[in-house]
Amino acid sequence: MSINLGRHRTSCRRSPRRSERARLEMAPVSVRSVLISESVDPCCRQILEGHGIRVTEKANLSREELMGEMKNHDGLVVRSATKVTADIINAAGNLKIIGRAGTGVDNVDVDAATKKGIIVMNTPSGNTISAAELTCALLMSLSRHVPQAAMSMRAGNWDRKKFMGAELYGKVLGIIGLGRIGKEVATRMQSFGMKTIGYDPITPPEVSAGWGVEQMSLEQLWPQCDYITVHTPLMPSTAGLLGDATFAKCKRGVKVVNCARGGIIDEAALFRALESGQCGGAGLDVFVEEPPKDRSLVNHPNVISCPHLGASTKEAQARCGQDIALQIVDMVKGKGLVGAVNAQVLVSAFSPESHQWIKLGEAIGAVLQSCTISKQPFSQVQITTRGDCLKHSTGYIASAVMVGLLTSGSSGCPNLVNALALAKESGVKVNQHHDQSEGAVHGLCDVEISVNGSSYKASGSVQAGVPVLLELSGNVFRQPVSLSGNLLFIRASASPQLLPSLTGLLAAAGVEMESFSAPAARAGDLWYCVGLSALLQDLGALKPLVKEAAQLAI
Ligand code: 9EZ
Repeated sequence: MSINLGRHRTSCRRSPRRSERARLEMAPVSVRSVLISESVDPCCRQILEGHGIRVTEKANLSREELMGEMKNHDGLVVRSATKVTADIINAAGNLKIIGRAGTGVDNVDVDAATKKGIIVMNTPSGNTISAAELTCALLMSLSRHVPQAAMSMRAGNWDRKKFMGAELYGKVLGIIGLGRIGKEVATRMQSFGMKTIGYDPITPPEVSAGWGVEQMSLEQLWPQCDYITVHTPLMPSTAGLLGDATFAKCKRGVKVVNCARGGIIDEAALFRALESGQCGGAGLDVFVEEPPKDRSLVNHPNVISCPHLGASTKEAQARCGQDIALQIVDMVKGKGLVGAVNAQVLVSAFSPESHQWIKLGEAIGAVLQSCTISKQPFSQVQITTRGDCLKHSTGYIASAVMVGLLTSGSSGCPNLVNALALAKESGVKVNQHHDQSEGAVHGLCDVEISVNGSSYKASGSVQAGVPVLLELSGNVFRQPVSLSGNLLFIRASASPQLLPSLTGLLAAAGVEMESFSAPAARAGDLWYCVGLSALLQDLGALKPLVKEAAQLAI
């Protein structure tokens, strides 16, 4: 016999009532106060304030000051100077969003933020034109030695032989990475008469052909290029993409540009290629270490370099400041989630159809959590969705189930951003699966948890927009049970006395029975669900009647 003695969920002061959280889900995040911790375009502040968000601007804070300040805000907006490390993230009390006004989130510890359930956002498109234009400027400078000629003039010389160049017209430009920036570089350099070829593992060749870039394998690309520019993220498959082996496959004298991320071109290999003449020149805006301590590339006569100026234009800064503010406002208003890097689950959660399924997942998780409270920790969770309408929903439903299962437990404050990470951290194995075999028309969600050697299973669905429980541990309810209000689950042996006895016990406790759901089976130990006007103070009163009891408010 196991009884969940009074540790009902509404007594948890750390998290709001489930019903309150359900409302927040419509606007998944509430942000009232934002700290901007460095110089971001003033339009960012204006837009946020225009939507009723309080804004504090404090640049040049020390780490200690920033940690102290973090307690007072639900949002943090940074550019590149603020290093948002785990200690800063963990010092935050209510932080819900970290927004970077710029492309990438290199200065944010995304894993630490994810574990705390904090959304991390960037503005992936605000820098596009500026980065593309700087790339073009470096390509042109490489062809005509403009920076070197300018330095020579400044030194009092008039050297016309030394700076003989070559036209870009008719030359081949290899563009590696055909995202937004690669595309803008291509169309601009085509206007100089360059032939643009490229490679990208994601952009389809028909799409890039539409803007004049012929795609091919890297093996085919290397030997054709007079110029190569890289526009990929930095990741294991792109680190050192241009290195000793690939320079060897290029035309002698190839010129290269990196305005993307330091390290895509191997710096030591580039230096060797410059020295041997295999590389005829390099334009570098980014470095592995910034600023680079090793100045051998920067000082090389065939290198022209900039101190990471790709996004350093008035327009890019204004666009990024505006984008991050608008993205935060859209998120708060529940209009959409753009630019988030760690909240794939939430992105799908923004479609209106998904709200009820998220509520269902959370409710099923909460029911199973209540029923197993005295037996936890659970070791394994199997989430199965059925029905074509849920074909692409398993991920966010699984996260919602884990939110329900983990809330009020020991593992932080679970939400859709961190639920799977928290489960992993506490050693819970989560399996998710969409079962297409039955081709069911209606969506169904089954959750089975293993706890202390026994298994509990709950199945639910959404009917007429309401989350309902259909089955609990093999007991199919005669009518779907609406998963809302105060619910009492009891396991008891089937008996005509059960209902009158229960009614009496509840009456004695001053609680009204609002509904009584019995399973279809009529013999043995069965699970019943009882709707209550209020949660019971003491489940112990049910002891004579039931084998297990659990209650929760949804
Ligand atoms: C990877 C890539 C390019 C590349 C480009 C982009 C995500 N991604 N990956 C390997 N946009 C060349 C080699």
